[in-house]
Amino acid sequence: MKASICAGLAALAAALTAGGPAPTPAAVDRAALTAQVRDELRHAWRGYERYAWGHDELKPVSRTAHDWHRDSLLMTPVDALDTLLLLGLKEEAARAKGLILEKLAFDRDVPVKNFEITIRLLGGLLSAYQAIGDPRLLGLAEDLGTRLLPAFSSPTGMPYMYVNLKTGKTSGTKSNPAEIGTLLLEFGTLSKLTGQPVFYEKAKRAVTELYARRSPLGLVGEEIDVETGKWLSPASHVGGGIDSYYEYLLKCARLFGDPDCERMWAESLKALNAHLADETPSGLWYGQVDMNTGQRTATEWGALHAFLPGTLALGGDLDHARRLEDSCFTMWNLRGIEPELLDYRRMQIASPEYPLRPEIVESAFYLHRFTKDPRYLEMGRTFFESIRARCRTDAGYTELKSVITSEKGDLMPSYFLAETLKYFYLLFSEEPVDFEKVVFNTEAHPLRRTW
Ligand code: DMJ
Repeated sequence: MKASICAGLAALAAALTAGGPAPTPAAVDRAALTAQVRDELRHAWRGYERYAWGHDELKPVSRTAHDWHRDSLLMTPVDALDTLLLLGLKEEAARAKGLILEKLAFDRDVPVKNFEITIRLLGGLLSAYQAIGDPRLLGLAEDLGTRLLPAFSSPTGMPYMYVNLKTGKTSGTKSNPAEIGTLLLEFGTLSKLTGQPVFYEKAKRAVTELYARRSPLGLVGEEIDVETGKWLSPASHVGGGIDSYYEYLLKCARLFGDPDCERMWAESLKALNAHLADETPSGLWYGQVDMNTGQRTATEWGALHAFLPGTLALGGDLDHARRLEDSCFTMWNLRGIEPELLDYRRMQIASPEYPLRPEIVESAFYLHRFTKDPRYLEMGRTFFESIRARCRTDAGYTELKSVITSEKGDLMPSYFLAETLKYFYLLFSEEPVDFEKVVFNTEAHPLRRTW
């Protein structure tokens, strides 16, 4: 047996049995944790206000700012606004809204990533509009959605990766299921709220064209050419590049009652369970296979994959959801915080960074809502305390370059405020969420079925 495999098995054994039988955890004080999450949101937002005001994101170690493009598109304020509102930080929310209304403009000569701008900005503006009712927010969303529409002008209808907000020029023929299939909640909601069907139609065609190109096994690959419709990579998994494609099939069915989405979700789920699910001594995982042969090509799972227990729970499969979240928790406990990627067969970390990702918390939230099992509150407390201990700085929160060495990076991604802190709050608080009427987009922006 190779030395690396021995080391991996030893790490697995340590993770599974560390310190003998686990002590009974102290009861989770939900009110105290909810208050702490609010304090940490205030801390993170204050860092943004002090050192990155008007920019996209905060670099909390150097106390400077990061912009994605030549001009800032206010990623953090737009992404954070509905979280500030939900957690009752009224003055901070008013300042975020004021900045957005004063400065946010999309008449910019910059190529943007259609997917990222849609989930963060379009989703954030729509959700803030639904929360506050200020028509100027819907006006911004409509302007943005209209400027993104040229992205769908490929011969297949699957969007190019980039579109210039001013000129409409597109680029990026190589795309992936996540970037093609994670648009319908936002574009569809824009259609419902403005009465213009074009947004729904374009985003729906994109996902339908992608689904039509699934393999005979019912799986999608990792990379596709949006002009020719040919697959460029047959790697099929539920991690980055594919993840939220599956999430949106289910959520589109729930938000819009769209029977095509319902059918695509049900068929896709069967294929995932038949070919990706991997029962191992360390638990249930969903690994990587070749989309055409079903042959296993990698045994990797990571922080992005960890959305799946939540989506399975929302779809009603609590058995797989529970067991998968247990596997995620094993991954977290290997180093006391989750790595970006883990080889789950060898229990070896394949990518050691932790960029403040929310997915594992999101899944704990859904599982707790559907099972009421206090285990998920305990998990959430572990996640929250680890992040606070290892990622907090005087000026906000930062990503980790390595969960092994705890070396810090220098970025507070906008999704930390949009998602990570929001899901902690939703997990610990008793905030009512009507899952029949509210669907969270993949950036955790709640979209309400008001139509
Ligand atoms: C977020 O922008 C979204 O959740 C997206 O679907 C995946 N990546 C980040 C968070 O990890």
